[in-house]
Amino acid sequence: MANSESTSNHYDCVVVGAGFSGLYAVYRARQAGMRVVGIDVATDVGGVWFWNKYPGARCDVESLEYSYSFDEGIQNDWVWTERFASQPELQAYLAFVADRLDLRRSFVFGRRVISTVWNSTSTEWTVTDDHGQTYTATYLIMATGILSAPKPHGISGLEEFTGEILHTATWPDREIDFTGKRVAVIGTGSSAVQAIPLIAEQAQELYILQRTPSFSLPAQNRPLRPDEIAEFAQHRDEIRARVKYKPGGINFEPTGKPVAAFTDTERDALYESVWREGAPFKFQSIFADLRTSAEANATAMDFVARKIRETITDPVLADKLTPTYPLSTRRLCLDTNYYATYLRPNVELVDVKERPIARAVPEGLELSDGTVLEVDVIVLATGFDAITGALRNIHIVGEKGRVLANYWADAPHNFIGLLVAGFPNMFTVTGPSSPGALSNMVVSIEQHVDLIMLALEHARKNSVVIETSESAQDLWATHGEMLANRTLFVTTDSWYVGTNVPGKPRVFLPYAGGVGNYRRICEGLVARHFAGFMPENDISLVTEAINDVFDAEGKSKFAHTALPH
Ligand code: FAD
Ligand code: N01
Repeated sequence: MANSESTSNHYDCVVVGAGFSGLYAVYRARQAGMRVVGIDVATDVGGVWFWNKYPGARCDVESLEYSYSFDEGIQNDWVWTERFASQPELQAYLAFVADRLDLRRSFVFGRRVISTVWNSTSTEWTVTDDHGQTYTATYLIMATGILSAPKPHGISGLEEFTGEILHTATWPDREIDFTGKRVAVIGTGSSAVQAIPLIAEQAQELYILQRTPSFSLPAQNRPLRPDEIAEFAQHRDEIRARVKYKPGGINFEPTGKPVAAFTDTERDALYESVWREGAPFKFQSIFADLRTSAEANATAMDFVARKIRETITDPVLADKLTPTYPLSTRRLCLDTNYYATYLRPNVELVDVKERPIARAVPEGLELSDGTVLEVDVIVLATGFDAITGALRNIHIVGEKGRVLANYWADAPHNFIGLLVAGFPNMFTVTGPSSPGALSNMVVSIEQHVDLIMLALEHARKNSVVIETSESAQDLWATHGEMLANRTLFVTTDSWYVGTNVPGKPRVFLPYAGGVGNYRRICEGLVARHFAGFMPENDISLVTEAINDVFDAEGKSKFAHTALPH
């Protein structure tokens, strides 16, 4: 075993995952004096930045902010080179953190956790990996990621294809040269939008198989200047403190006003300024009602449609590339030369809504009209079974034999994205109904792990088991639904609502109340003796904590922060 600390396989805490969440959880558990082991199927740290090595992969939250805030030394000594760091730089950053904090000695790599079973007599979890190794622990932290389980592609006959098949989320750790190759990219979400321009530069022919177009903003990525880095360092503590209470965990002051408060010229000037800046989070939240009013949203949709037409002068192609769903109800993409790539002679958009992929054949992909696209490489950029997929893939058995995958068959019942009734002492970092997916994830991850550690301290000091109740879950679900139903998110098919995976229940998976409001509610729960964290808790205290932050109509009592940026 890689974990040099282990003399037996009993731990205070098992952490599954070695991305941003798992690394921080292992660090904090160790700091709290626990015997902890982390397990990841990857062969090293990094999480999504270990797996997503496709060309062009980079973050869409600025590097300076998409980074840990908990350690002064790490912040001082790591220097970002680009506005939006690339995958190699992000992976190197997480390796740097692991080295600095000597975290690897607490991890076992290359092992997939296949089951975790709660024993109510010994009050401990037994975790089993795919090598048959077992680990027992009092506490279980699932840091398995919201975008770590590639979804089934659903393309029949792929095993018949004689060329190479690549998936953006399991990209090989070697140079892939597309020179002289005929390539098909399936999908036009964030991953494809980043990969397509670079693949197009090499490929002899590139077919882009689009079912649903994406809204994409130019990243305006560039090297960071030393003065920008110094400026951030100077105000860092203040910025880090401020973003904790921002809706999306981003350092940005929106107008706070509805679109209608501006003239058309003023409105477009504001869109133009964030478009030029390359700032997707700002673009989708600059006006207060972009995510709640279809009419307001239409102004943003129209602005981007005009931008697409500036590049794509062929009206038929421009139409195909222009989404018809409200902007940002699917993840807004960030690109470098995405739309311009369609002007290249070696690139062809194939509308697979019009002519769906019928099957893969040995020489390529056959469409519903019988056309065969003959290719050497198929790139699956088909996305993830998001938020619940990685958890449901593990056989998690709680009290009285309750199986998580079954318990979540109709909806992912849980409390504040962190706790599930019937699964004592188990925590899900950025689980369903957490604001994580709509935020700067690192801000959310640090908050979740800090809260878990507070709960563990409380549990250990008072010899109590942490376990939420179904009534706390129901309250949280009702509150979450009320907020979500005020937004346009629920009107669009996407991974946010689970519809990208056939058979998955349609439920809005993230929490729409924003990072700051969520944090305030969590603080209220902690102040009320961890209300909702123990089954015998007085449930009215959970209501109180929510009511401190939101009024009866679901409006935040804290300025214009009801919905995420
Ligand atoms: P992950 O990084 O997904 O790590 C989870 C780990 O758990 C993985 O290493 C996985 O191998 C492991 N694991 C899962 N199941 C098992 C199992 N059964 N056994 C063992 N190991 C297991 N968010 C942003 O805020 N800004 C961005 O710019 C951004 N860019 C992104 C770009 C891409 C390409 C993707 C896919 C996601 C992006 N995200 C972004 C979201 C991203 O999920 C988070 O930012 C963050 O990296 C999540 O960290 P995590 O540790 O929670 O999960
Ligand atoms: O996945 P997606 P992704 N036949 O689900 C299509 C984060 N991320 O990997 O929508 C044909 O967005 C599917 O079409 P449709 C970010 O949070 C961030 O790109 O189902 N097409 C869609 O076009 C993002 O949201 C960055 O009609 C099929 C595409 O595949 C999340 O990860 C970069 C198909 C999947 O798009 C997921 O992004 C990368 C089929 N059978 C990722 N199946 C940053 O920039 C699926 N599709 C930070």
